Amino acid sequence: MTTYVVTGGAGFIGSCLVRALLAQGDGAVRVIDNLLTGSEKNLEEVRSRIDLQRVDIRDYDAVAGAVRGADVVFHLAAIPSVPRSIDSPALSHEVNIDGTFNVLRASAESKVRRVVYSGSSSAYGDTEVLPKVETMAPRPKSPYAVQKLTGEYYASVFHSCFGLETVSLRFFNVYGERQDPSSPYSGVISVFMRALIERRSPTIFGDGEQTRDWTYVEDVAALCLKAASAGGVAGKMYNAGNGERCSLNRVWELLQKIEGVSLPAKYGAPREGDVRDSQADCTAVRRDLRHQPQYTVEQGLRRTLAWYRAQ
Ligand code: UD2
Repeated sequence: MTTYVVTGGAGFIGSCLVRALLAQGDGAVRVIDNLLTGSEKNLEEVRSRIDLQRVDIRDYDAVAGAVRGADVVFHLAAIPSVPRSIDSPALSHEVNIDGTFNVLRASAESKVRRVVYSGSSSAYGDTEVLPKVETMAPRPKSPYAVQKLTGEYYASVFHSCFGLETVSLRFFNVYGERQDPSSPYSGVISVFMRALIERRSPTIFGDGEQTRDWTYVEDVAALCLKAASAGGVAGKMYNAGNGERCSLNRVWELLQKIEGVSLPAKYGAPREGDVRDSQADCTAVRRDLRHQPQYTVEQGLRRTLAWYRAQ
């Protein structure tokens, strides 16, 4: 039987991946999480079917114990957020770079078959050309972007130098059920969802014409599963996006239309470290991982909104 480890498995994306693994039904699922930004509540109805270990990835010995015997490790534990990495660069560095090194080192020593690493589209920074292709030179604009890019480099080198199979996926603005809207660093879609339900106007940083490739969390989880087993992809990095881009203003418009309300947004100063436009080229991921996202932005937003309403 295959043993899967999901670091950050009590988080927003991790808990969706845990459910996808359980639905696939071919192995045991172990979650390691320090419950800093994740929460046991995210795993509520599946709690009895997983082994949840409270481990901080900054603690090498604890990580080494937790990945022992694993076949596949999905490394999703991280301190996300561009602004958080500007406010607390040391904390995000320790978790995102040192923690990632610990996960890779422990996986190599335990002879894990494959590690799937969650990178970030922020690594591209502002490129002259859209969509963004994996072959473009990275131009990180924030500590967070540097940290997630460093993880990709480490993943690749653990493959070439230590024979560990690694696959990096550059996540593009993932949104969906269980994204936590309650922190000042929350992803904007979760903030929009809460504002919409509470009938408040959200604050948009800048003119709102910045674009993102909004990617529904279930599509990302499905891609992670493919990356765990596909052949010929070890040591490589792929975009994990939807392939389209849509402005913040447009997303807020769409949400008001779906909900049948009019709540004009407020506008604030642009955010430091923000990338202007983001869109994934999905050619390589389609070719090598046979991945095709299943949800348009409107479909994903409708599903997500239904979940927030039910909370
Ligand atoms: C970056 C990465 C994304 C992922 C994420 C993790 C890019 C293009 N994307 O997302 O792939 O790694 O980091 O954190 O780098 N905003 C508002 N009002 C708010 C909150 C945010 O207007 O209340 C704006 C924000 O200034 C930005 C956009 O919304 O222009 C998206 O912000 P975000 O924090 O949701 O995600 P982002 O793009 O930094």
